[in-house]
Amino acid sequence: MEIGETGNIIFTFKNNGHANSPFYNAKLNSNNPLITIEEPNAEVGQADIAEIFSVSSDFTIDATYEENIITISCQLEAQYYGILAEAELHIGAPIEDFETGDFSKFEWFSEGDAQWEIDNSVYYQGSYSAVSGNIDDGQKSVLKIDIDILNDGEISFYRKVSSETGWDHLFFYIDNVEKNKWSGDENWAKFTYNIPKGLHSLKWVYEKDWSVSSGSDCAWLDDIVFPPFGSINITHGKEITKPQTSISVFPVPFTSKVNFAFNNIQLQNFRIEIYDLTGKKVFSDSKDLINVENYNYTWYGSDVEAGIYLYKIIAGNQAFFGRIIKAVSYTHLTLPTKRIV
Ligand SMILES: [Ca+2]
Ligand SMILES: [Ca+2]
Repeated sequence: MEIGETGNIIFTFKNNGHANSPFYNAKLNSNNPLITIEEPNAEVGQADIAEIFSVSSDFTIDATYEENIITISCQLEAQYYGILAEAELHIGAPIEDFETGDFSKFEWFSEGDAQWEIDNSVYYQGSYSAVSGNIDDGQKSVLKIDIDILNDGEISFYRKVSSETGWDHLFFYIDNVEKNKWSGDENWAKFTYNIPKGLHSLKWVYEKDWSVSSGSDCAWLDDIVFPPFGSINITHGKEITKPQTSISVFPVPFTSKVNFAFNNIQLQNFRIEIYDLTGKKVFSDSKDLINVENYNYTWYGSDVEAGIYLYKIIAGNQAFFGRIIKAVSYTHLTLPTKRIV
């Protein structure tokens, strides 16, 4: 979808708990006033065990909107807990030109024997490109992204290769199907491929055979233009499940600090975000964990006001959502005892 257009967003939830849930209210929210949610409030009613239900609304993007990202959140309110789901939609023609100087603009992954890197000496446009990692014979360097494409569209990118002709290649795959490969000395050129709506995995692989290296022995990418897409961790038309309780949060309510304790699960790449009820992020933190078991995280929510907050914890491919309550804390005053003179 494009600026000025009307879109529709659907959040789908499943009651994954062991009981019928009490009454649900749903609130849809955007981070930007130029995005109008047509039906921001919905009453979902009660959800039975395993029931799947959806919250949806049309939304419009004002013609003056200049960003390429829209965030729409959906907050479910039940009697004892809430769930906050966030959809990040990349609209217009999202471009990865690597001008951030890193891989932070989108959710890039690296696989193989060496990571892709940023190159600030060879590029098609601007000052940066991505270049395959430094690998030996028989090795490969993989750059990968998973995206949820909103409508049938096209992906295009510029590539440059300098390798052993016929043996060391840059491959491009969509959903693990090879779409093209290049080797030898190939200057910057643009390639375009059709890609249908839905979830897809895109992969660029520089791969060497068992001997001989030629040229710069690498491949470069620049100016990747995606079709409009949603990030993979979002809820666009997909099922979100409230995870089972392998997390305990205490005390409830808290006054000075709250503990998130994980039992019998392994965590990695821990990220926590805390929101107030208007959807505003009041805290975030992350820890580089590598398969840590029985992890305990403490949040000192001393600078936030008393009230209800929603937490979102992402750790590897696990997600935890829930509600915490900060109670009013009282300062006990000691009255002076009367002194007898
Ligand atoms: Ca560039
Ligand atoms: Ca070779």
